[in-house]
Amino acid sequence: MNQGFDKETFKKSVIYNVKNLFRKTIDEASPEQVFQAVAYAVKDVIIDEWIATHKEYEKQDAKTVYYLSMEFLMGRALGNNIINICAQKEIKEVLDEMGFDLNVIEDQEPDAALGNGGLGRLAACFLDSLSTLGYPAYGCGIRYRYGMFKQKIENGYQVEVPDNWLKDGNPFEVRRSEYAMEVKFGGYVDTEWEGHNNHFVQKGYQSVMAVPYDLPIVGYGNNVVNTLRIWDAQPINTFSLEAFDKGDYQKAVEQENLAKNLVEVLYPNDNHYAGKELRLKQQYFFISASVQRAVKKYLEKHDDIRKLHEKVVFQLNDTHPTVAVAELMRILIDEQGLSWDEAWEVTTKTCAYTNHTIMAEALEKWPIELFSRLLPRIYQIVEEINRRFINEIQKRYPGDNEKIKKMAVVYDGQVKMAHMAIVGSFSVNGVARLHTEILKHQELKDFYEMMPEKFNNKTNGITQRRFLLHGNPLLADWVTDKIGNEWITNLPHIERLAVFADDPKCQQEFMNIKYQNKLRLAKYIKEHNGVEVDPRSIFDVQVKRLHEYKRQLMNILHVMYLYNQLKNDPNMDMVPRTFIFGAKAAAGYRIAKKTIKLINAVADVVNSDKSINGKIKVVFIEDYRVSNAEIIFAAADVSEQISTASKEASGTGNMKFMLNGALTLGTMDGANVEIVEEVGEEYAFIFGMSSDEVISHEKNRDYNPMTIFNEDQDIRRVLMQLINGLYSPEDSELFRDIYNSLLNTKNSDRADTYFILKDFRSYAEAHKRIDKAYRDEKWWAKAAMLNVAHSGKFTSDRTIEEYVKDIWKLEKVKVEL
Ligand code: 26Q
Repeated sequence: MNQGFDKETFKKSVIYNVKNLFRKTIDEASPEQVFQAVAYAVKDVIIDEWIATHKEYEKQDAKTVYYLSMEFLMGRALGNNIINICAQKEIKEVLDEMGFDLNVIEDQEPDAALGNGGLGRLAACFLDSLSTLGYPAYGCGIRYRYGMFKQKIENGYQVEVPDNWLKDGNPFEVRRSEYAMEVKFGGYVDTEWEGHNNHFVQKGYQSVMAVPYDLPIVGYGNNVVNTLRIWDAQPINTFSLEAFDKGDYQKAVEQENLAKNLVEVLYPNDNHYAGKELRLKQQYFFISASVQRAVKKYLEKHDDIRKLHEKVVFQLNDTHPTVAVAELMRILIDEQGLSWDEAWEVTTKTCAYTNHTIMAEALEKWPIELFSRLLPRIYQIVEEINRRFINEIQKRYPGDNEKIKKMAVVYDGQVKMAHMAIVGSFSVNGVARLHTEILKHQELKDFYEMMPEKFNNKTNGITQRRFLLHGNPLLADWVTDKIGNEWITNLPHIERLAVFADDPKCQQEFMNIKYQNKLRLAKYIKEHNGVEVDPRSIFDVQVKRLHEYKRQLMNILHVMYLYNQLKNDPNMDMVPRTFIFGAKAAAGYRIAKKTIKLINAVADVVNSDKSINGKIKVVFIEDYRVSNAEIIFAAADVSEQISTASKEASGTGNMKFMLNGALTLGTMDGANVEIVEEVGEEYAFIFGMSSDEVISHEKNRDYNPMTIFNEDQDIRRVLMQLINGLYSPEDSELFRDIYNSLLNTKNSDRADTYFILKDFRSYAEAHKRIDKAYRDEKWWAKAAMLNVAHSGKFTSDRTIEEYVKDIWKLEKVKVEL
């Protein structure tokens, strides 16, 4: 309950907004218009807290974390903000009285999809936790005109549709033109002698104005509102006669185009580096603006820039913001007049880096030619960082040229962003225990040996406010009913549910809630896919970005295998199963897109085959995104987390499923390891090779899938069905490339790189265990409840407290209104 919240005032505010924004009375307004009006009314409440929060920060001169990220996958704001100002009950009532359903109103809001997947959503969960815990923070990113594309499925294929999320404006944002910053690209560096040292000046450049838009990040019930600051690009001087006079016509046009193109669209690659010039421009654009602004803000209240690290910390969300290291050096040296050593000391006490992947194709390496042409001054600094670091390596490992080759920041004509991030930061962290161990002992072994003190683990987490309180109100209310509401801000408290796990009445209640949530998802699927699914079947769900290492292919091959068994024996005893997929594929990732087509092709055949009595259904949910994810997690019985061990840094979907009472079917990869540790191996379905086994096969190159293909008749049959037209009668060659990816007959080194055939039998066995376990309704209810009860570790509140204690060293702030 929100003490200060007045229903009547709020109602008036909504009516006033409808009038003022749309020239309408409330009963004339469309749901979309009511959404806008309600959002502005909520913003009105938030703004006061927002102002009060920043007053308090100034008063306390509090240290601030700047979370620098190319991605913030926020989803919808309205429902979350209403929950966090603790006015849900009241606003629901107000809307009821006016004849509107809050759910319908919330549904009008487009998702803010300024991210691809896990990394972007993690940033969003972190902001929620930072505000809820009362820590001073800015998220800094880009205000992409177009976010993650919308996915349409046409004839079974993914079609990408632009996501024009700002079409009707964004009620929550505030444009802060007074904080605009100039960002410079290209040109050359002039060296001017200043009597005792050189001064470096960038000349002949093109520049843009970075204009910030602020979004409020509301803490839960504590009056704290932090800021997500996303930068828009504006041309510096729009066409002026002056430009014509100087003959700079060409340059004026180019600057205008630069500003227009810069923030146009989010690159839709997940875990894959694309060396595009515009991407590097985007990176430098938002980093230069954010770092310049942070330094300026610091200097408004402090005079010694050498103590910047006492008030500011920059957290680099993967290598994408790594130019921050060189940009801060540039500002400190060229603009603040520090010596190299002084500047380096400040920089390496201010920057910290998080690694999110070990996938080789995700490593950012920029060609020197591109990098130095676009960022000439920054490149000089990178070269000097490299030169000095190589000196360090030589001091430590005299004569060891291998070390230089493996560790240099600039090598082989490329700038290696991960190496710069490690060298320029005081902290390097992985995102799950196993992932951090692999970093320390495999991927980043040399760096760990040279600077072990930098390395640490921060196991990811998720916010229970969005993924339980908002996404699953039935379960949230039930939990609160049983144990009180402390879990909302202290998730480990949810452990107290464990005592109810054996209670038959509680089991009944719990399973009934799951059933209601399955009905809600079934309705969504019927409306969006036109497919009927049986809410009494097991909802077996894999939702995440489409990537070969995540092995959606293994999942659908197993469905094909099960279907074969049913065709052999239509009376086969099995619990009806609904296999639910949701995934976007990067627009240029051909085999991933083909996998989507395969899933839909299998769905077509299986769903329309009456002979199997509806025992298997396959559903591909179009346009998987934050808003429908909330509905999907709530309805899941089984959570598929089946990446090739060692490949998934952490995973966070796995935690959202667990929190909503789904059982994990997974490999010992990423955070699955810790999930199983918390809930107990007997309440999860674990299968497949360990990361050590995978890594060993990769090293020894001793795996050949052909052996399995030749010896296992069931697997052979499934693979043959990829190329005999069973699922593609029009073109039996359609899935040949998928077949080849598993069984490259010419080059077994490039066959089944993700060990799908190797893990297949073990996966199928685990599915059998699920079928058996689900028949024991009491056991299943107990297991699901224990998953919820033991999900406490995986709150992003815990993750943030660890970042604060080990890396950021922030102080909590209290805001009184
Ligand atoms: C890089 C260069 C150019 C274009 C795009 C990119 C790019 C974009 C996004 C590279 C990687 C990403 C996203 C990575 C990501 O989402 N990683 C996930 O991070 C999660 C949060 O830590 C983990 O839980 C997942 O395991 C990890 O895959």
